[in-house]
Amino acid sequence: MARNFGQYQAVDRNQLWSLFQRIDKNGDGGINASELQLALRNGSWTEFNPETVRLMIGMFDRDRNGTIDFNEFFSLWEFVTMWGNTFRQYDLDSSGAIDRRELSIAIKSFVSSAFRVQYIRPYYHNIDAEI
Ligand SMILES: [Ca+2]
Ligand SMILES: [Ca+2]
Repeated sequence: MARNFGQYQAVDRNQLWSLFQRIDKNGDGGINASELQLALRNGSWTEFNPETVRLMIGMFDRDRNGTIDFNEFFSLWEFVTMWGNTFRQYDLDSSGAIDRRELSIAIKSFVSSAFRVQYIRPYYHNIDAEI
């Protein structure tokens, strides 16, 4: 089944869809903060600040319904990928975990670079209050 997904053609939509379904534990078609936090914990991050998770939901919840639907998930997925790269820069001993101070530095560094990205800019005022 060959289809052109326009701007998302570089991403394997089927893989992303199965990832989305795995994260959406209760199967309601949206990812809430606790589902996202659980997913991130299952990844390489042993500790992921609940505030950061809520922040991420708020950044990409474009229709403001409190959850990330599949279309919103594309942007979130890009963010998490970028975040992973940032995280590895700060996890200097590659232990898979960084302490609270290092995490704080990493978040600030990440946010300051991420908000140069056009599509995140409208949400900057939400983030600024929490960092
Ligand atoms: Ca859900
Ligand atoms: Ca939403």
